[in-house]
Amino acid sequence: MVDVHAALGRAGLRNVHVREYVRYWAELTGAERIEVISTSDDARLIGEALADGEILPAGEGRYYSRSYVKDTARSEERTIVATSNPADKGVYNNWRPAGEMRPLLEERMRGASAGKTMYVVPYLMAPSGSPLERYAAGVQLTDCRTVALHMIRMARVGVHYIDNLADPGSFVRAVHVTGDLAKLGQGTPDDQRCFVTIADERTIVHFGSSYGGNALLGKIAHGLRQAAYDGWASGEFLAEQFMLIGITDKLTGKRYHVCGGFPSASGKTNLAMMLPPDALADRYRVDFYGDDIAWLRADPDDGKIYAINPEFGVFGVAKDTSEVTNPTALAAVAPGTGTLFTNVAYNDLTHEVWWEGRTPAPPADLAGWRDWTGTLISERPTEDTGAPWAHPNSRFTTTLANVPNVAPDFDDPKGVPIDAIIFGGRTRDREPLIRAITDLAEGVYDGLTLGAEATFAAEGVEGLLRYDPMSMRPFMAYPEGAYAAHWLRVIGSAASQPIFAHVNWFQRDPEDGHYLWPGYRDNLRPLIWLLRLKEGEVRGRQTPVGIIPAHGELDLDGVAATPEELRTILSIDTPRWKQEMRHRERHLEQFAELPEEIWQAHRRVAAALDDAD
Ligand code: SPV
Ligand code: MN
Repeated sequence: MVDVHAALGRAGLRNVHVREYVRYWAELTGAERIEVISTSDDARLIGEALADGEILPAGEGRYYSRSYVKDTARSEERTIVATSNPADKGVYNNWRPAGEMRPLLEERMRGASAGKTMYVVPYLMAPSGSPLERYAAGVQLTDCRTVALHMIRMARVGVHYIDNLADPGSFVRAVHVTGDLAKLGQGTPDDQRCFVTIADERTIVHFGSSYGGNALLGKIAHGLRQAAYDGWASGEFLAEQFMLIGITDKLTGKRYHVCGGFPSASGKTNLAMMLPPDALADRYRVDFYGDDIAWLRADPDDGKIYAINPEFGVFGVAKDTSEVTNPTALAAVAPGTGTLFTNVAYNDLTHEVWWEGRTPAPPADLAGWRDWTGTLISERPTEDTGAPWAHPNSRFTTTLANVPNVAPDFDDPKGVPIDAIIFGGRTRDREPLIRAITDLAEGVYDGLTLGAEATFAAEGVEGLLRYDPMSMRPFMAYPEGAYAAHWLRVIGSAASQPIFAHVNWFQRDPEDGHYLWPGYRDNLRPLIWLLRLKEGEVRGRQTPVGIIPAHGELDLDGVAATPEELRTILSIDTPRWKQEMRHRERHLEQFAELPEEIWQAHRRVAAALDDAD
């Protein structure tokens, strides 16, 4: 049995609750060594991982890893929220009794780290000194060094975050055991993977993956699921899958902050890292705070809603990241940034990386290039020649500070006051470029009915969206009715309310399918309109589903769209909306105890659409 006491003592980790927790899981998993990790260990761990061939060099100060081929993404079906209270069961949270889950996980994890090092990663999912700090402390145990390297980039990591807690026993216990990936039956009826957040015990136990949200437990499991549950249980805050940006009007000196949720593959990271379009660059500056998670609370002092990004890094999708779509992301993964790439294509000879969309065509000289599975491109069987070089969910991991337009105050413990909350789906019709919502219940209703087109035609009924409430469908921790009530309570308690808006960059021409709005940097334009609306500088045009920009209100200087295209994206398709309302009704009917305010909002919008005839 490994000497836990000595290992933690050497690291200066004195918190007795942490010691007891580590001892328990070290014994159960059979780990051979214990190593406590701080950010200052990064260079040494990188050196060891390179020496062991676990990661490969990808140019100066950049690294590359491949995951096991069947371990490339989060698994929603295998992810469970467990508690001891059956009333916590919702529609999307995959609730199971804690009393069943803990023994099952312990059984799978028993002896599963034999011969391995257990890395003890003390972390904080918040800037130090945040009013929400007590919900942010955690200790991840992992038997995978690459996971520890990711955690160093994605969270604030160090013994001091956990050794001086006001309540020394109050930290999230986050246990990660990789398991024998080749023997877990991923995707079969006998799938052994199991990713459980025991929310009312603040304990996360994930078995069977070393990838992404399955393994970096500070991120999704703590930062979203556990934090959402804690925010609800305490009544204090919301934890959401939101990006967070700052917009400064250099002419007036005013500074605004916007956060918002987008279902996966709707361009959230590109929006979060956007720069202003050239025509607006003299007047506006956009600052990056976060691309994936925000915690929101009402501040009792000034009555505003404040948001923090609890993360310390970006775990971004590589695919389609280019000079056009996201130049700041490319700068954030440039040589010298310590970036870890996963499952992109890699060149053995030059140590370059590449992914689909990085350049219009793949590198012409195939020498040394391997696809994400490690197969030489030049030797791929002919039936695979069209297969992507990089996995569609391949990633880059880099710290926030590497993003060139990171906000100067990104580390401010207080967070930033929120002026607007936006929701955005990916829909080829019905949703205009932007529609503003000034009523809280209608804003929450809009978030709850957020959806995107089903990705595969076979998945859906024509015109039926895959609803993704607040973009939290995969991360819901507690029942949706209670979730809506908690939103109404937290945001409603602020004296100064943010404005809501629904945005859609993805309307298409029904004839030839081309996008009607250029997107990317130009997405700043509707956001500026929204902030001006809130300031009373423009009035917009009231429609049954919100306020849309009136003619001439949107700054279109330098936008290539035709008047016809603009007319389409700035109008409401009433018949399509009426059909949508019927789908929404069935979607909302699933949720027990949905607050009456939300139903009233639904009925108000439906009645306004009827009156629009
Ligand atoms: C997501 O899937 O929404 C992510 C990536 O942010 S992961 O950390 O894998 O969940
Ligand atoms: Mn995400």
